[in-house]
Amino acid sequence: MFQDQLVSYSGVQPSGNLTIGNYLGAIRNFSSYSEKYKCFYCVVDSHAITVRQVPADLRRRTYETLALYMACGLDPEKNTLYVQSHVHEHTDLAWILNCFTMFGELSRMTQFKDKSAKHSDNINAGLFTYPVLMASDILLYQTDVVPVGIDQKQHVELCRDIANRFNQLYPDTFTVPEPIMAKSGAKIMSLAEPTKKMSKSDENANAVVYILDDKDTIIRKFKRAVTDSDTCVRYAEGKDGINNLMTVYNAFTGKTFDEIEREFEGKGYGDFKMAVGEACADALAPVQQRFKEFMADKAMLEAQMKKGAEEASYVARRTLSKVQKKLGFVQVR
Ligand code: AQP
Repeated sequence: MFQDQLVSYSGVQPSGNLTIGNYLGAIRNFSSYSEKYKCFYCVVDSHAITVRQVPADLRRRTYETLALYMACGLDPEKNTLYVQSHVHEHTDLAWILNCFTMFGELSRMTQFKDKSAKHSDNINAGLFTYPVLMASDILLYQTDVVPVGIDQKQHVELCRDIANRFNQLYPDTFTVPEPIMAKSGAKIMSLAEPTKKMSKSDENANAVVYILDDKDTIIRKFKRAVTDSDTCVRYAEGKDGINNLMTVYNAFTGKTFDEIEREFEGKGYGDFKMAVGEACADALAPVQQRFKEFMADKAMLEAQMKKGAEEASYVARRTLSKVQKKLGFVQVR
């Protein structure tokens, strides 16, 4: 709660080109909270360096992620949009919360297990304590709701445990947040391996549809999507590829699975894949157009980053100071 208003908080890592998973599971839903909630949406660049990044790419993607937030309908006058490393309270509070998080809890995080398997040459401490920094992001703003995809639910649950633990020792410090998942599109799977989540850092570009892919590329990728030897478009166990395409189609068109099955009765997978590709490309076209316009004005993006960081710092400072006082840190100001 912030000045009698409920708070929504979320973030996206500029760790790769953003995918339709990031769009459907997270960003597209952010703007729906702007009326009822005080919203903070962050470009979480400090999280991104838990995996090695090329500095020029990280810099470019930080601008791009902010531009995409705006292109997806986030008005910077109604939402606080900012970059994580511009507000040092995130890492200050993360250290404190590290001392309230158990080794065993972090060891159980699925994303840590997945990422350490994928980056076995760089299993750094930041990768391990990533969820603590995420808890800090959320708790600094006294957040009520966290709109995320299913893959991040476990981290928000850990954040709740950390907040409850801290509140038990030092009452009334943090609001305990709830994760909120989109009704459709909360987990979009890889087009090449439909039992695996679609990820922006996937090395196989054909497994992933990026928000900024052009129409031909989008259609080509859906045409190549792995399906099965059946020919009937229906949602069923064992049909992971088709289930995923139906989920994407449902998320872009609002059609239910029953309606989709009826629409493609007697038609093959080819027609269905084409329709999914077209629905996706048509929905993304206006986002891509607005993105281009925002990216052409770097000065405007930098001004927004600055304004967002000032707004976020104001709130973050208050929570950090409250926490420091409760812990017994001496404050001389
Ligand atoms: N496939 C997905 N389906 C639905 N939602 C998804 N999200 C990510 N992938 C999917 C949601 O997007 C938001 C931002 O994600 P993130 O940048 O914080 O990192 P992530 O969850 O690790 O996403 P990626 O794309 O898999 O990134 P990399 O490859 O860098 O690890 C979150 O709300 C997430 O749930």
